Amino acid sequence: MAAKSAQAQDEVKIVNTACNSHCGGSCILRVHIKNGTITHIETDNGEEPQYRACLRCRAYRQRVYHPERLLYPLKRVGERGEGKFQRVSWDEALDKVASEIKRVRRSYGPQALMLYGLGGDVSWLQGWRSVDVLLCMMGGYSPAWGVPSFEAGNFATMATFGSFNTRHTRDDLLNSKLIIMWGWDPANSIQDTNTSWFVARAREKGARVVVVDPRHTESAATLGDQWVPILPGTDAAALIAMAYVIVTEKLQDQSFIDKYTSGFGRYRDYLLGKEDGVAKTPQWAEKITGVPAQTIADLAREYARSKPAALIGGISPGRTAIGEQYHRAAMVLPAITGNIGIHGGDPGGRNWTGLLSFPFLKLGRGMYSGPNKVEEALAPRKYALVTKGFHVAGHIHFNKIPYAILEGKAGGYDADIKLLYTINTNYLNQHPNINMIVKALKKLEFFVVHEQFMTATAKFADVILPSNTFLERNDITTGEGVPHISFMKQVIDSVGESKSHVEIAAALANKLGVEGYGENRTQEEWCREIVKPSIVPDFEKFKEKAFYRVPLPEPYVAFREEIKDPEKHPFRTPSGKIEIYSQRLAEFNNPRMPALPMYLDDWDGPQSAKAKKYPLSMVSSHCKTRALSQNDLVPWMRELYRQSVAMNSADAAARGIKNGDLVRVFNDIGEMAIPARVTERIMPGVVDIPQGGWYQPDEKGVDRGGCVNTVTPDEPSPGGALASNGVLVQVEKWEASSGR
Ligand SMILES: Nc1nc2c(c(=O)[nH]1)N[C@H]1C(S)=C(S)[C@@H](COP(=O)(O)OP(=O)(O)OC[C@H]3O[C@@H](n4cnc5c(=O)[nH]c(N)nc54)[C@H](O)[C@@H]3O)O[C@H]1N2
Ligand SMILES: Nc1nc2c(c(=O)[nH]1)N[C@H]1C(S)=C(S)[C@@H](COP(=O)(O)OP(=O)(O)OC[C@H]3O[C@@H](n4cnc5c(=O)[nH]c(N)nc54)[C@H](O)[C@@H]3O)O[C@H]1N2
Ligand SMILES: [Mo]
Repeated sequence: MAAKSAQAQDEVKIVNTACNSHCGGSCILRVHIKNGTITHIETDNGEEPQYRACLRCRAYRQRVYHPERLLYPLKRVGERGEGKFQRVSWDEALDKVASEIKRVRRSYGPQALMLYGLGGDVSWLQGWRSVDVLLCMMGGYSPAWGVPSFEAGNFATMATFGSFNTRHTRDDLLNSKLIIMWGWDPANSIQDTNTSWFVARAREKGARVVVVDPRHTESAATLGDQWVPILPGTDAAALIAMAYVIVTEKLQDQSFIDKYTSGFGRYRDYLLGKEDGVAKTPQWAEKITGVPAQTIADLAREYARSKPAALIGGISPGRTAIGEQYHRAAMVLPAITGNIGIHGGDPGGRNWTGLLSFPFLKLGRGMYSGPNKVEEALAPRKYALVTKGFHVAGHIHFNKIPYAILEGKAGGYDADIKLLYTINTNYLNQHPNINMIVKALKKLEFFVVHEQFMTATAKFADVILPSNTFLERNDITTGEGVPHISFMKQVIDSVGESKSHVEIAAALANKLGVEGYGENRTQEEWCREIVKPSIVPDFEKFKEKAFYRVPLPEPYVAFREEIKDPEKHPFRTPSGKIEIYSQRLAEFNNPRMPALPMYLDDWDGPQSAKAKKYPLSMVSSHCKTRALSQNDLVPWMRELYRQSVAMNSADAAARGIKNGDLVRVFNDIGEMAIPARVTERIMPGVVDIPQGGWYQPDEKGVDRGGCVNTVTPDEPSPGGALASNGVLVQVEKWEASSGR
């Protein structure tokens, strides 16, 4: 093993591996090791386009050896949430977890167990499924449904195309004449490792780049020709008005529409206001979005005339109260201009996946659970466009986990949750309405957490099982900008007594008396199994290089077959076409899930009555120095960015706030004290608190850590999106706060 031989030789060895720390990047690392210790991390120095790691990867050594890394199993000794723990042996910790699982199952049935996990690392083997496999072998548990990242995108993409595979490889951007980066900032929030590099090359080739975002982003600054500021959550209105301009000025590709889409006539009626009497003109949209009518009209004309054009619909505007309408409206524009199935176009579908959106990146299933009997016993979820596949099945929305714990069946949920098991998620920190989550976690009978650090979530655990990092175990990941499959190869031994998720689950299986977990394969054997059905030709070579670049004769284009030969390859929708009018949504007969993409004004948006009290619309962008809430403790990252609320100088001046002042950000949901960053790089009326700051309540319960989820609402969009953008708040100087 690499780690052992490095130890023996007392010399610096460079070992190749790959990272995919929940940003979805999947970068090549060249890890320098001396005496079994990482001394330095470099990255790809091979052929172009390189797969260069970002700042977080290069600083990962500081995470692995961080003095606050959890090295031993811990057992709670104080009150729940107080953060007082005692070191215990693995034996004692696992005995406790196993006996609680057994007790809860016996007393309440398997549905009283909930397992919840997210990215952690975006990888194939060491995910939360390691414990899902185990619990399914024991009769199942209650899963939560929905993905915080892009549930609106899932919903809209399934309704429109009947498939999630709407992506082109990034090299295809070089074929575009116009690139619209709609709520999309790959120069900051990673969307495949070298996406920005490709946008830059496309621009050098002559593509014009327009950025539609309330913030003057890194992408707007470095890649954009034009910045169009827009009020959060209102994007659907701007996109609908663009369709209005294209249709009323007859700029659409009618033969494409006739051949491949369904529902155009009804949409035209909606645009013209035939039923509701409101024409969806740029003037109509200006009032909603804050974008000048002229800008909307010009962008619509430019888009329709610049074929091929790539409208890249970021997932962030989808994390809003009516997020799926934004995605649906975005997908209409390529559908009516014929920018689908061609080089340089883009279907406008949800744009971030992390793993496997391309058919040629096929991998084996790996350690797979088989059916979850608790879930199988329930009728399909209402309004589900997809219940299986990429989705976790489930009947309790992830935002509603606290309510399932607090109210359970009496509150209409499918189970009374008594035991929560979390893996690869900083659940409390990263989910909306933290105050409610705190209440719920206190009510649980048992809470077990796999963690590397003492997060806000871990503080509430009864038992913390210390997980190791990806550098201490084997795993497989994929990357999609330049498609590749990577071996996340172990480079050092586990630090302290930490273990991989698969090792933890296997040990727990032992305690529970479950036989056959993991089929007695080693982790490397599992990696081999996972890679076997893929196009990687030689596992040994792959293991050494840790990277296999998928050879493609040309850039991959989504829906190529559907467009080339629609008879043989219909879209996987009920009509077999791109559904501007969705048959399945029509059947739902729910006005909040209209069959046509519509701007709904029934949410607490910038025009609502609530905006009088809370006049600022907040977004919570993803942060360059963190992957979600990860890496927040890493010293080099702390030097680069200080958690703060960004606000426009006009909004700051109106409140007597200067750069660096401590301010109070609040609404009916919660409040926090956080420094202000006064800037021109965000539009007036909008503030940004990058998500992932660590929740740190003071003695009065006011968050001092800049955790944005103290003020985010836990009502999902109708399609199930986390509505963490476009949240109404007020900001005032801290001194001015009443009673403080
Ligand atoms: N460095 C880094 N990279 C990451 C992550 C990370 O934490 N750090 N997280 C990864 C994960 S898990 C995910 S899901 C993705 C997230 O990827 P995204 O959702 O694309 O990332 P965000 O930074 O939230 O949003 C992108 C841009 O959308 C803008 N925006 C927010 N709301 C709206 C809106 O209503 N309308 C419009 N037009 N724009 C809006 C924001 O100002 C921001 O500039 O990123 C991944 N990449
Ligand atoms: N307000 C607001 N809230 C958001 C968002 C937003 O934009 N705004 N974004 C949402 C999105 S898109 C997402 S995906 C979620 C993410 O929410 P989470 O997935 O909960 O966020 P992470 O910080 O990645 O949490 C992973 C946790 O797992 C721990 N961990 C334990 N074992 C391992 C391991 O083996 N490997 C790794 N890498 N970590 C391990 C890490 O230390 C970390 O604490 O947050 C959502 N929350
Ligand atoms: Mo995400």
